[in-house]
Amino acid sequence: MKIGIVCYPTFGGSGIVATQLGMEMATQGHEAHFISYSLPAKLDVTLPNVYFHQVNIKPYPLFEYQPFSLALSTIIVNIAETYGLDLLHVHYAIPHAYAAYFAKQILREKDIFLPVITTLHGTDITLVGKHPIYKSGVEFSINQSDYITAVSHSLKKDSYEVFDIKKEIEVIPNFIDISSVKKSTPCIRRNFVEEEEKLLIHVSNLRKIKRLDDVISIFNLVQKKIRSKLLIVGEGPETETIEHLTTEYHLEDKIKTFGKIQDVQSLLSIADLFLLPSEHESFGLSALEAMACGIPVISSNVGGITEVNKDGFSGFVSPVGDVESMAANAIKLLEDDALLTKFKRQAQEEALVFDKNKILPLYQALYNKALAKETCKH
Ligand code: GMT
Repeated sequence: MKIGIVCYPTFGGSGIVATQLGMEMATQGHEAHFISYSLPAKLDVTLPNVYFHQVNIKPYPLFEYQPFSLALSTIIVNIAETYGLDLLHVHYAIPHAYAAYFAKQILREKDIFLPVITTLHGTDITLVGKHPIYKSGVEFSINQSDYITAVSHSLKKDSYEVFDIKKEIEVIPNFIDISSVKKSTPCIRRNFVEEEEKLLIHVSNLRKIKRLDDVISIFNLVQKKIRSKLLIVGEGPETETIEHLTTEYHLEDKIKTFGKIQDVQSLLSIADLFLLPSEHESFGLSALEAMACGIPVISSNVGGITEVNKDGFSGFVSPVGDVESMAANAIKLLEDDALLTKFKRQAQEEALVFDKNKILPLYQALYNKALAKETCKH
């Protein structure tokens, strides 16, 4: 089949999931046409059957804001006609589901039927989507999608609560390719910590919702009891918060920050604990990636995180903002090597639930259903 995939090109989870899914489909012989405003971060364009189509908008002086949704729907139409797309899968509703709706209508005028699948990822519902400036447009375009999926049960529930959604939302969780997970490399670890020290890590887009102040506060409490270091990976608006708190707590020689890096797994695989104290998280793909590398997760207990991080098994969960509890849980694991080893094994075991071999068939079945439905129309 020929699949159009609309996604954000950034390191955010929705773009990563879209890219992995498309590349898997391409590997199986399907055509994967990625449509985005720049090359998706993890897209391997050297793979056979992978195409990239850029939404490249030229500035025009009249526009303070370029009409991105219009350009996106137009390019979807062009690609659907040129390559004969069988279906369109948009990741993150805003504005992708909206552009998909218009593309579908334009194509319908030309007697071309393009089934649209929208995957909801989180903030397109829980944060941005529910804002009055977008809400009715987002609700409308989600309802116009032929199929809707959400990455967790929690996000499905939130979607029905926030919007008047009239269709069934299918939960298809995010996935990971366990077979390609990097093994720990002791020589890299030695670049960051001494033999007897422990290594904690946080990976995110460093936005307010990730509660970077909690990340630093938890680590501050931990390092008072356990000789340890913290790595922070990612780029985002909370960089100043990190710098400020690092100085305030005098942790300059214990916290190391990285910008966006391609190969996060090489750092995850050498760490002992992953911190994710987010205000909200519809799934927590970064936690899953850590677990797949055998890293237990200390997280908040909101949204879909508890569907991924199993309290007392793959890590521990605590209420949002309860840094004392999160620090106590971290210390409990870090001070007992046998317990830490057990949780590392359990984290990896839990990650298997989300292995690509279990999740991809759910998307493939949905694609087949979408195609069968369209075939019936003709
Ligand atoms: O947080 C965002 O706005 C970005 C978004 C993304 O594109 O990565 O994250 C959401 O989608 C991920 C992939 O499905 C989930 O793992 C994240 O939990 C979710 N973020 C939030 O809900 C805050």
